[in-house]
Amino acid sequence: AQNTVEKTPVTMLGLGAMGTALARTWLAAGHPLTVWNRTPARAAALAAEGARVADTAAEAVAANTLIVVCLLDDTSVDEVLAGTDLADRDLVNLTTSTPAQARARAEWARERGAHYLDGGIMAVPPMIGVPEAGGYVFYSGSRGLFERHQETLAVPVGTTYVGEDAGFAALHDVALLSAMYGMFAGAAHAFALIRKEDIDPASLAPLLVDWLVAMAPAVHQTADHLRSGDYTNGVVSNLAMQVAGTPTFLSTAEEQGVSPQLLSPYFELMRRRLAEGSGEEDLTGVIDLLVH
Ligand code: FVH
Repeated sequence: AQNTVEKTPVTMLGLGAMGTALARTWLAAGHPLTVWNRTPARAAALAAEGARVADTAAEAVAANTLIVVCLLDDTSVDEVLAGTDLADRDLVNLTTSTPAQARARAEWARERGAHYLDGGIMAVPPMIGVPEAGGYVFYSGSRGLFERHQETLAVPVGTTYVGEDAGFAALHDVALLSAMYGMFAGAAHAFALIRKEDIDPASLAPLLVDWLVAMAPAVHQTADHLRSGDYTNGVVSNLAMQVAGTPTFLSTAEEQGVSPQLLSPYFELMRRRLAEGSGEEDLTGVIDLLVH
C-alpha cells in the first residue's frame, strides 16, 4: 500500500559534512527538503537526490516552518540568519556553541518571533542515519518545539531532551566531550610508555579498551557522592593510597623517557585534596578543587 502520511517539510541551512549527512536522511525518509549553503556547489548532490535548492538563506527560511541550522560556529549562524524572517519559525540550531552562546541565541530567536531549540550532536557524520552506531543529539530549549518535531528530529539520529534552559544541550555536549579528551589523554600517555619497547600497540589497544570500560562505571559512585555530600561512602581505593602510588607513575614515565605533563596536573590536585585531610575519600574531592 502507498504511504499517504505526509512528512514534515524541512529546511536545512549549512551543507558541510554534518549538514549534508543530516539532510540526506530526511530526503531518504520522504521529507520534502529545502537546502541552502553558502557555497552552492555543495548542494548539487542533494539536488540530484530530490532536494530543492534555495538561492538565498532567506528564501530557504521562507519555504518551511521547521528550520534546521548546522553551520561552523555561532558567528556563521549570525551571518546566515541575519537577513531572514524568522517569525513563527521553529528554529533548531545544531551548530556547536557554548552554553552562553546558546542562551543568547534563544533570546535572539525569541525577539524575532521564532521558537528555539538548541542541539549538541553526539555523533560524527558516518554515524548519522545508522541507528546501531548509537549517536544522538542533546536538545534543550522550547519543549513545545521538541515535542512537535521529535519524530522528524529522530530521523537522522537519536534525540535526548535535557531541559528548557537553551544552554543545557551545549553544556551536556561539552561535558561529555571534555571527559572524552581526558580519556584520550590517558590513552596517549599509556601508548607513550610503550612507544620505545618491543610491545605492539595493537596488543595494548584491546587491553586499554577493556580496562577503560571496566573503570567507567566508577562515575556512578562519583555522582552519588556529589549528591549526598559524603565522599567516603563505598570507597574501595582511598585517596591516601592512590596518592602514595603516584611516585610510581611519575618514576615509570621518567624511566621510559615520557613527559608526565598529561598526568601531573591531576596528581597535583589529588595531593592538594589529601593535604586538606581527605585521605579516606576517593577522587570526588578533586571536582571541588576545580570549581571556582
Ligand atoms: N563533523 C564532525 O565530526 C562534528 C561532529 C559533532 C558536531 N560538529 C558540529 O557540526 C557543525 C557543522 O560541522 P560540519 O562537520 O558540517 O563542518 P564543515 O564541514 O566544516 O561545514 C561547515 C559549514 O558551515 C558553513 N559556513 C562556515 N562559515 C560560514 C559563514 N561565515 N557563512 C555561511 N556559512 C558558513 C560552511 O559553508 P561552506 O564553507 O560550504 O560555504 C559549511 O556549510 C559544527 O558546529 C561542528 O562543530 C561536527
